[in-house]
Amino acid sequence: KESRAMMFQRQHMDPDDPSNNSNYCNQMMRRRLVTEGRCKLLNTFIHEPLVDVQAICLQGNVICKNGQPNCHKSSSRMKITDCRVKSNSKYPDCDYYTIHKERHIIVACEGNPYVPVHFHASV
Ligand code: PAX
Repeated sequence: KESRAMMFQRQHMDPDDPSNNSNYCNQMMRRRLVTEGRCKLLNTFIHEPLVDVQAICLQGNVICKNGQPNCHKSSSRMKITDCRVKSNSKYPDCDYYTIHKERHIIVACEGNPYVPVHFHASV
């Protein structure tokens, strides 16, 4: 069975540089099986080495929106791509905007080793 840590990597990690292809999100959301069952409204891919994203779990501890204490904010800004669903897209034809940003990101971490399991926000 896929662990939460593996699911985070599948849905949120893309260490390659941001693509200048406006179809990036349509391709990646499908290829990484993020659109199984529904068109996920917003999903972020992170273009940084996995070790640098895992290291966020040792960086600034913040309270998550749901009150849990296991959120961490990256000390540096990271290259990300937000995939936001277009309002006219109808499952199973999920159609996404591809939006590149450089932001601090907040992830929730769990387990031993203590690794990212949930993408919380970019700020
Ligand atoms: P998830 O299902 O929210 O979390 P995601 O991050 O890919 O998936 P299961 O076994 O499925 O229950 N977990 C936590 N979740 C929330 N808060 C804390 N503190 C926490 N600690 C552990 C994956 C697993 O992490 C567990 C949680 O129980 C899950 O395990 O975001 C909705 C989705 O949109 C993405 C992030 C979420 O997907 P929302 O609205 O609930 O915050 N998303 C959101 C994104 O990719 N980019 C963005 O900018 C935003 C805002």
